[in-house]
Amino acid sequence: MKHGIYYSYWEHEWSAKFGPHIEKVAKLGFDVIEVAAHHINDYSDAELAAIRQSAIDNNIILTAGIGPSKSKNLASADASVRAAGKAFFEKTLTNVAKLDIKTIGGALHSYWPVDYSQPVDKEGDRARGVEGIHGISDFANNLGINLCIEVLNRFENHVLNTAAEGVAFVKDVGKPNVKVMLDTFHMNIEEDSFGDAIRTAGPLLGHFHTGESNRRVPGKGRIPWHEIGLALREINYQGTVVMEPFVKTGGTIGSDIRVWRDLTDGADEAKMDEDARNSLAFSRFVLGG
Ligand SMILES: [Mn+2]
Repeated sequence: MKHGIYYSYWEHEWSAKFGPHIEKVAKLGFDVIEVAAHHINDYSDAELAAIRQSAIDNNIILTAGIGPSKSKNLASADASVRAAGKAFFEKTLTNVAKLDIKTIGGALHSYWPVDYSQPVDKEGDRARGVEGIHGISDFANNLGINLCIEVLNRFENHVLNTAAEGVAFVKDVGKPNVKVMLDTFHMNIEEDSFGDAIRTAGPLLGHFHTGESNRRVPGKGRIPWHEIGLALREINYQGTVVMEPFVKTGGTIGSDIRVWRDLTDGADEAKMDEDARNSLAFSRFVLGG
């Protein structure tokens, strides 16, 4: 099991450059940094090569996260949007591969955050999502990339809210590089049992996000980490565990994530680093790896 952190912990904008965070994350003791793929097509090949070299130099594995915008939704009812989504993913995956990234996770099958001012067509969005993911899966596989379909809570997406729904979706896609992704923040809202959800995903679990119910770093709240660790051991999970804390107000991240109060008690960067380091030690102990 490899442990990581999403670099947006230290940022206010999704478009913030992730390269400068690699060395810091390595110094904090992490194995993995998760980066945002939304804007990776804006990076030059030279920038991507420098980032890849920095990851090698710091012995850090990169994973990618993405919540596609509405205009790139692979499950849109509008065929031209679906086509734009496919083109976007092919370009994005090509650039993601330049960083030796083997795992991309998020609402790949849909878009984020969902616009609930419009009528919801769960059945149609799901069917088009299966087709859309199926349609990019071989392209990703040829680049050595696993597509990890993140199960989100009801307030952020309607297509997949539980591990059981995620497993059924991934089985319908039926490709070996398409996996289920779970996140304790979302599970806390939707699942009856953390352990049962993880066991339901079983061998199809491809990526795992952690965070407390208020998105603080693991260890500061009331998520049942011991139960989660037992379940991960039970399914012999060997993949990546990436903490995804969002604790500061401000910027597009603060607004999109609905962070309306400082969840760090006024921590400066040094204290935030210390919180991440302590949470990593906690996560390695209780979850394994
Ligand atoms: Mn997540």
